[in-house]
Amino acid sequence: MLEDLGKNIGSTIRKILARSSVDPADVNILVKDLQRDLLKTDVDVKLVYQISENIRRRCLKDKIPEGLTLREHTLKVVYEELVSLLGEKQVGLMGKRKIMFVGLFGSGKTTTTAKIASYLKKKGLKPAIIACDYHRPAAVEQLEQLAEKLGVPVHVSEKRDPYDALKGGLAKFGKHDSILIDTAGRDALDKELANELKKMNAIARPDEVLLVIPADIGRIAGKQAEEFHKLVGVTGVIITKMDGTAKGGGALSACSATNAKVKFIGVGEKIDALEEYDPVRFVGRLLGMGDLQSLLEKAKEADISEDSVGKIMAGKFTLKDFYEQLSGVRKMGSLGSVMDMIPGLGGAIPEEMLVQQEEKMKKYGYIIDSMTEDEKVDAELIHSSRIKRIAKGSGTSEKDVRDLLKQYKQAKIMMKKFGGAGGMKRGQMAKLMKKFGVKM
Ligand SMILES: Nc1nc2c(ncn2[C@@H]2O[C@H](COP(=O)(O)OP(=O)(O)OP(=O)(O)O)[C@@H](O)[C@H]2O)c(=O)[nH]1
Ligand SMILES: [Mg+2]
Repeated sequence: MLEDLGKNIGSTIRKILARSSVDPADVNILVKDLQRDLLKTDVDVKLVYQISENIRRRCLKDKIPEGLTLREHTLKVVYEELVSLLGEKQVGLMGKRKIMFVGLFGSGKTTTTAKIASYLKKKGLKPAIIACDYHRPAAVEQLEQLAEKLGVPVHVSEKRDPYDALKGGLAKFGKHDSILIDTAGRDALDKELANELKKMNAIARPDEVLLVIPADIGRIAGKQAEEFHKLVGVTGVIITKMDGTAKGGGALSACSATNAKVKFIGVGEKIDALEEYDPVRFVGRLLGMGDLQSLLEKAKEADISEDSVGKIMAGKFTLKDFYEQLSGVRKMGSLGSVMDMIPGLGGAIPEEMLVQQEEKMKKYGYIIDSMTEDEKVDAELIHSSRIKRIAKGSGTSEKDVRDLLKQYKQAKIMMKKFGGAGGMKRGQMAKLMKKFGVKM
């Protein structure tokens, strides 16, 4: 899936992020890595060349905007190039009345039709569905079952004829806000399907034609999208099965071939497993640039305050935060997975720190409890006489206290280096990161 692409590109980008300065040679390396990663995830060769050349040219030849370093500029360019293909903003379906879903067998058309019906209903609209798949025997029943659960009406042709269904449905649903048209698929875009879609397109004259493609479609995505586009004019792309394990570079190819943007993403079989495309979030993830929102959500679940996550990212991070983090780790999964969500931090925390044992955690808890409030906020105040007292007070050894302080200091240095000001102009970097959906 696209996140695989993200993982690869992410590691490339992280390399850039971890450097305090970036020179043109680094940009060339980045572009090469990017090419390799895009090819691996089935993005079409021509498109890979086009994307990477754009990036190279813009990074090296264009004037770097005032106040940005080459590194910041490079990140911005990579983001902008990907977003310009996938979609720069959330577009949704506002004002679109007749919406037709097209795609090959099993791509997720029927499921997505029902998902969109539910999505529109939640927005307070009144959708209706026309069943136009009379090719696959059980298709109508599948749709009826899904729609019944949602309380959305479905029009079915008694004659089991897609054109009859379409005409009847359009007449019947005149009062509905949107009419969703579920079409039949085929193994390939053969003559039969081509004729059927063309004819349906002429009868329905849809405001929106959504191409439904699974994330695992592979290299043929571009070609397939182009064929559909020539036939019925694709206006938007829906990528399904992003929850699966496949590669997803096909999305980039499909968008490039149709000039249509990603509108929704299917992330599961259930009706509510649909996400609106959100460029910052999507590309942020794609790039492995961290997804602050999900980090914060996860943090909340584990009772770790947003404040403490914010502090980590800002490099201001007290002993209390350190303990909160360590003790939260058990609830949150590994600290490593949390760190993966913060740009530049993935993989930065030494293994030994991640694998904290219960006993040690308990000890650390007692030690911190024995400190004064001032010491918890400013560990610099703790000198050797206090270490002795704290060890005594907490029933631990001086070595335990020193170990805790040492680990805390290491963590703090690391946080500073990766998450905070370390060599960056904070204001600008923060602004840039905001674009990636990451607050710094
Ligand atoms: N995991 C996952 N499965 C999905 C998603 N979308 C659809 N599916 C599953 O994919 C299979 C095919 O989905 P359908 O909606 O029937 O596909 P279709 O394009 O209507 O297929 P035809 O009508 O045969 O052309 C079903 O088992 C769905 O549950 C998704 O986002 N994630
Ligand atoms: Mg179907």
